[in-house]
Amino acid sequence: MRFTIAVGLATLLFANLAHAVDVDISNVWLRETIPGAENGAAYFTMTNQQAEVIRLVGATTSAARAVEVHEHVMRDGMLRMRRVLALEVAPDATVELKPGSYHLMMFGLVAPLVVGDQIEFTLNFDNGDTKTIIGEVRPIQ
Ligand SMILES: [Cu+2]
Repeated sequence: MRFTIAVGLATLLFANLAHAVDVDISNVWLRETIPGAENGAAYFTMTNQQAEVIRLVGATTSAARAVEVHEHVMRDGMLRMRRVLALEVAPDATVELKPGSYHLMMFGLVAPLVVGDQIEFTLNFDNGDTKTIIGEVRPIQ
């Protein structure tokens, strides 16, 4: 009985390790929002440290109703946002989520984003792995 449990735990641990995405996330931050704003944005730098491509497919946070990966694109001379279903990072490559480019779009903010607030996100990758990150709200310059 005890042996079975030990083997079960070892298998579980190994399975988790096998699916862990080796990614470095740094400089996580959010832009402060004006009172009454419904949406927000979060940014960070993501470096792929594994031999396979990494695909970020979504995120969740308790600070907003929904989160999507977005990018800004020029269309008909207008800067527009569109959803990115899978943000790919090649092996050894770095992708920067920043204003005017890729970002995490937060829909339905629970409260305004105030300078100094620490906001936690869970990032979801296409292989089922997740990673928790925390960012600080910075002022609109
Ligand atoms: Cu957006």
